[in-house]
Amino acid sequence: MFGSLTEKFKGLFAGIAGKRELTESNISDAVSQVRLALLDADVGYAVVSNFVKRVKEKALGEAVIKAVSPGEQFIKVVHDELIQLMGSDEAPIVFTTKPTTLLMCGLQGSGKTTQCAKLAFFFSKKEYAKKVMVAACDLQRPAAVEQLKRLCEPIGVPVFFLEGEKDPVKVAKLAFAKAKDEQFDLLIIDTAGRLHLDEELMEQLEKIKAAVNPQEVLFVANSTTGQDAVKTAAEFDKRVAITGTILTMLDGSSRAGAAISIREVTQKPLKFEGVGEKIGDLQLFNPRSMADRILGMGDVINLVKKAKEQFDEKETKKIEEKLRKASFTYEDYLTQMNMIKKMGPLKGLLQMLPGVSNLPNLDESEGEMKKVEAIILSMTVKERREEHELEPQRRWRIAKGSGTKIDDVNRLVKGFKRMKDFMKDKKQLKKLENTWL
Ligand SMILES: Nc1nc2c(ncn2[C@@H]2O[C@H](COP(=O)(O)OP(=O)(O)OP(=O)(O)O)[C@@H](O)[C@H]2O)c(=O)[nH]1
Ligand SMILES: [Mg+2]
Repeated sequence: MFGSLTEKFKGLFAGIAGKRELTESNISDAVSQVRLALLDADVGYAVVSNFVKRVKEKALGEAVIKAVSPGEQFIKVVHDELIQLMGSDEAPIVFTTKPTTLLMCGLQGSGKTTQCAKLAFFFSKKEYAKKVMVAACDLQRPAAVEQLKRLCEPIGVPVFFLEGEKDPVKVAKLAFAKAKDEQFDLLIIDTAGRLHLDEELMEQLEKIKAAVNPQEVLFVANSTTGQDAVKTAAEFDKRVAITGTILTMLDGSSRAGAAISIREVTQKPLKFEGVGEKIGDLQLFNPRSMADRILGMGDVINLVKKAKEQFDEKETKKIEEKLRKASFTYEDYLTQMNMIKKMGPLKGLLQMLPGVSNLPNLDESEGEMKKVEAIILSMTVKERREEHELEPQRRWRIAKGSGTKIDDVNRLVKGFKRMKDFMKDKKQLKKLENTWL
């Protein structure tokens, strides 16, 4: 749907998915790509600026708490913020009065008349089973009433119209009175389109609104028109206080700008989306589903998975090899611990194993791992690679640096040596493999 924007996000996510950590610099880099992608999709400058500011703040915050999988975290931040930008939740029509009245407005050709029929169909379906009436108040275009009748007849929804009448306010009033009399649940009012924002038609809309006091004033936005639709939405909002937007032509649009920024600019929810010309091509606007589609989420999830698998597989092979050759260093130990951590908190992992859930020292072993990590992190690179013997003076320094006791460091060094001796002993190793396999 948003072909090029989705492609850009996919490329960007592919780049960051394989990163081992989120740093200020790779976050900045990714964020500027997000900015460019959105600007290119015709999202307004102010909306983009706010958006990337929030993404950056959040991503940096996540980096501080040491993300489990950094690339994934970044994608999640963008995804969450995008959902937020489009309003978080669905904004359905609430039926409080009889009739509940919807007044449509928008520029010429944005899809008002078609959406009237689609809405009528949507709410008369079994799920809602509402008694719906549509009022033909576009008296500007000669064929408008006919168009509405043609669309509504096959779905069995009555169209209210007054032959030869010139005043749409009068039609709206009478339609409302009839709908009230005959206990209709829903009255949908089609209005005339305008090429530009036109004073006379705007006043007419205000009068219709005053006459029927609608629960909803729905702005119909042609999403292919990008920023223009956003500006128009703001203008209509100023004059008739819209309560929500219906996005149309989403099937044809290649730029998502309007979809992304209309809510932020008007602060009114996106209520429905029109995804085709057929009567059934209308659905409730769902911010989460829209964010998934914009980001190409299905593909992105697979991408992240693959990047992670590749990374882990390669590392695991390398470590296995090193273990066999007993050339395993403290540095490798750290990598391995990080891989284990990525699988989730140790406690959760161990508890999944049968018979392990009542193990008394779960918290302790997690604490131990943290200690070991701190010790290795306090070593110099050469020490981690065992290029320096860890003589007592170095051990004291490491203990101090890691906030542990000298005994802890000694224990690790001793245990590490023992493990390596064990690995060198082919007979022992064979025995171990046989026990486990
Ligand atoms: N592809 C696509 N076409 C749509 C959609 N909604 C409406 N259309 C088409 O867009 C054209 C204009 O739709 P109308 O409903 O007549 O637009 P309008 O706002 O009532 O136009 P005026 O009454 O002239 O102001 C029609 O040919 C519709 O079939 C949509 O979601 N997708
Ligand atoms: Mg129309």
